[in-house]
Amino acid sequence: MGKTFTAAHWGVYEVKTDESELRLEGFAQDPDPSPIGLHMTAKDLTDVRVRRPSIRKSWLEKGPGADPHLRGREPFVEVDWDTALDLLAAELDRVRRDHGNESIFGGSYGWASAGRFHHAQSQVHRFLNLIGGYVSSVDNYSLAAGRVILPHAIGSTEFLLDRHTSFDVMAKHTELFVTFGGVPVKNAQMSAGGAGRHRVVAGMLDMEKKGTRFINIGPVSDNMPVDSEWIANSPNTDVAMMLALAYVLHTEDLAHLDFLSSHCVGYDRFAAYLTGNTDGTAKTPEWAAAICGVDADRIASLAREMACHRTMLNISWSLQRAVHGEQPFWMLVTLAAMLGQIGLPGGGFGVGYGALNSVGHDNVRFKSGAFPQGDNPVKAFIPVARITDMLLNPGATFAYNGKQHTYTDIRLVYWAGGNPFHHHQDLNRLLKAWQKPETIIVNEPYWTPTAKLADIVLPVTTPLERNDIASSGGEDLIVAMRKVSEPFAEARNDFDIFCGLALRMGINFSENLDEEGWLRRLYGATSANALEKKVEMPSFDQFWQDGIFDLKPDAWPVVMLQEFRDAPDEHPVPTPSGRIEIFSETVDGFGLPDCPGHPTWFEPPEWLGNRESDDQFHLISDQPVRRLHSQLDASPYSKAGKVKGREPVLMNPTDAERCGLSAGDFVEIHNQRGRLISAVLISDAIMPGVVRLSTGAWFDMDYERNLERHGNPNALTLDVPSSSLSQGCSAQTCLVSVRKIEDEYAGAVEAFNHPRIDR
Ligand SMILES: Nc1nc2c(c(=O)[nH]1)N[C@H]1C(S)=C(S)[C@@H](COP(=O)(O)OP(=O)(O)OC[C@H]3O[C@@H](n4cnc5c(=O)[nH]c(N)nc54)[C@H](O)[C@@H]3O)O[C@H]1N2
Ligand SMILES: Nc1nc2c(c(=O)[nH]1)N[C@H]1C(S)=C(S)[C@@H](COP(=O)(O)OP(=O)(O)OC[C@H]3O[C@@H](n4cnc5c(=O)[nH]c(N)nc54)[C@H](O)[C@@H]3O)O[C@H]1N2
Ligand SMILES: [Mo]
Repeated sequence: MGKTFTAAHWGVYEVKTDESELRLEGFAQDPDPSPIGLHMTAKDLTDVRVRRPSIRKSWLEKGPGADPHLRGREPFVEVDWDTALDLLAAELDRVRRDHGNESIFGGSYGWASAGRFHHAQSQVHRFLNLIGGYVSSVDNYSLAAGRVILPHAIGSTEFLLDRHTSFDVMAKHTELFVTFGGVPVKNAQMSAGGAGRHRVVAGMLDMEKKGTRFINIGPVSDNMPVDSEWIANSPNTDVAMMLALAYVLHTEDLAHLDFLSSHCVGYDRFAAYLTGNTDGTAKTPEWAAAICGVDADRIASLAREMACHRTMLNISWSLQRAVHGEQPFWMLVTLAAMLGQIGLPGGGFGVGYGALNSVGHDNVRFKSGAFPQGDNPVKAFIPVARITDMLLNPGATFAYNGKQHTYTDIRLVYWAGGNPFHHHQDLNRLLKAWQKPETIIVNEPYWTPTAKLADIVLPVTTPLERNDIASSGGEDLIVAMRKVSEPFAEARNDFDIFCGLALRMGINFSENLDEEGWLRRLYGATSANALEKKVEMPSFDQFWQDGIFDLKPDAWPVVMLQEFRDAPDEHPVPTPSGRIEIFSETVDGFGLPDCPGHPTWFEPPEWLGNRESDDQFHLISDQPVRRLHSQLDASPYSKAGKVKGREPVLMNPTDAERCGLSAGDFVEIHNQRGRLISAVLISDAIMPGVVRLSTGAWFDMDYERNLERHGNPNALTLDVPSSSLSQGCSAQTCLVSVRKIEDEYAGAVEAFNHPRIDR
């Protein structure tokens, strides 16, 4: 056997054994390994593992639906696996018999682990499909507004992300790189399914060395790995600023009319809005300045700079995680179309350089073999971020992408591989809705907030405790994740849990294959897909022995939409017209007041433009530097980023001074939806009026005081749809107030405690 590797969404690590202690080292060929993974074997993490199947006391004693308000507050009772699986199989059977499979919610959104076989969502979905189906969820928290609008405008996000212009091409050709929301390389630590070599920082530095100039537009300046000009604009106002840039291009004859007529449809309709012909408001730089806070002259001069240089535009995904989140993405495409450089080397646009390691990498892409989920006989679904609405409003209708759908009446929720009490907005509202189902089941390695709020918790292995294959489809490494330790306590693989349930419910879940059998089958599918792209992979046994398959990409230039530019009739974009749709007849035909037929500026419901006083701030809740969402929050590395044990809030020095705050002070951040405790960090890397609290601190409610103690921003965020088109999450649209508090008031954090357990 060669070296032993393991992989996580945050990268590849070599596993070493020192005197029987496991230790991880970054992959030697990774130029920029993520420190996150070095701590995966830390004792702090073992301390928060679930030891045995655990059942909420009232549920066990009185049956499904008993005292749902006691979820998260009463003890669990540990039981043996047979008891747990017998009870669970009987309950699944009862619910599907009495209420039908439409009463089972199995969307189970979440990132789970990198290995493609022990991928929790694939496992739970396959199981639920085999027992008659489940209500599913569509889209994701990452991209919902963007995912739904882009196919109408230019093509799906997958279509675009697979062909982003590569960093080496930008280094050669891009003169000006203008990004809304930076290139947050903290985020490029990740790729779903396992990041390979981390190359985004090197890519950006190379561009800088070869002379690209960078402009970063947004409320923070610490999200660029290279020197850049910072243009600070208020959160959620980028569309107004982009409209003004477009207005200057239009009125100063800088818009590329040839490209707009040969490769786009609907520019005239949009231009009428731009000039104010349709609504009486010209989208001038002065108009935008009053909204976004950027000097009108700088907006005008920037438009001219963009027009006379080879310009790449970029946008961060978080801009569409907001009310009217469709508009910034659609408007970015429109602005790029007006510049007429789409399909030229180093010009055009990107949707998410920096969002993941894979964006802008030029290695060959092919699909990895996936654990088959089968077909879902239940057609009911929700847009993923509508979970609270669904639980609270059975029978209500909702709009999604031009059609009407109905929420079903959910009796049972099954979650494996996600943490809704991290990821969802307005968690106090979700807490209320969470009382609605009769049974909530969670498969988890750790006592996360969601596990603590469940009725039945089944302990799951971590990647080091099982054999798997990491393969993301867009990265340069495929990794044999060999098992290096025995499962903790009584933890089992999700696969074995579902095999156990299947046995009791009379279905064939495993197809009579064991872990190794499945790994061979998945590997076979991956290598067949690779072969279609002329990549020859070794036999499974060879791969398993080598530990890693390195695609060693020969860099070749990728220029997004070059073929479309060269021959739009032969290589149309996948929209109804085959052209970039600046006006979409389809979207217009839906007749939605909150998403008309072309990019449009809307005032968000909460923003600096409607705050009641200077004591309110726009809250940004971005992705955390030291972990993936809530994963490994208990690790020493994540804890080292906290201040007084809390996720810190970043604020501008002028705001801190006005509020009488010093670095390290405890604060209560609050609004009409909730309150939480954080500790202050001060920096002029954030503009006045805006505060930043990263996501992922394990939600830690003091129910008596109705107070979140750990700094989880979703105690405050807004749970309304981005629009009736996409129904996406609106986390970045949120006003809060901040006040100083004393240490005694802050109290202790209990996020990493075990729940009370009766033995
Ligand atoms: N305010 C605000 N909220 C946000 C965002 C934001 O920007 N602002 N961003 C949103 C985005 S983009 C996303 S993607 C979501 C992410 O939300 P999630 O994907 O739900 O977050 P994770 O913390 O990755 O949760 C994964 C869970 O799976 C568990 N797990 C890992 N491996 C396994 C396994 O093998 N089996 C099982 N059964 N479980 C396993 C982990 O322990 C962890 O609890 O958050 C969203 N929430
Ligand atoms: N380390 C780490 N990396 C991750 C993740 C993680 O949890 N941890 N999560 C992964 C996932 S699931 C996803 S979806 C991607 C998400 O990637 P993104 O959504 O792009 O990430 P964010 O960090 O939320 O936001 C990016 C930047 O946008 C800025 N921003 C916020 N609001 C506005 C605005 O209104 N206007 C402008 N101009 N800028 C704004 C923020 O200040 C931030 O610097 O990251 C992935 N990478
Ligand atoms: Mo995401």
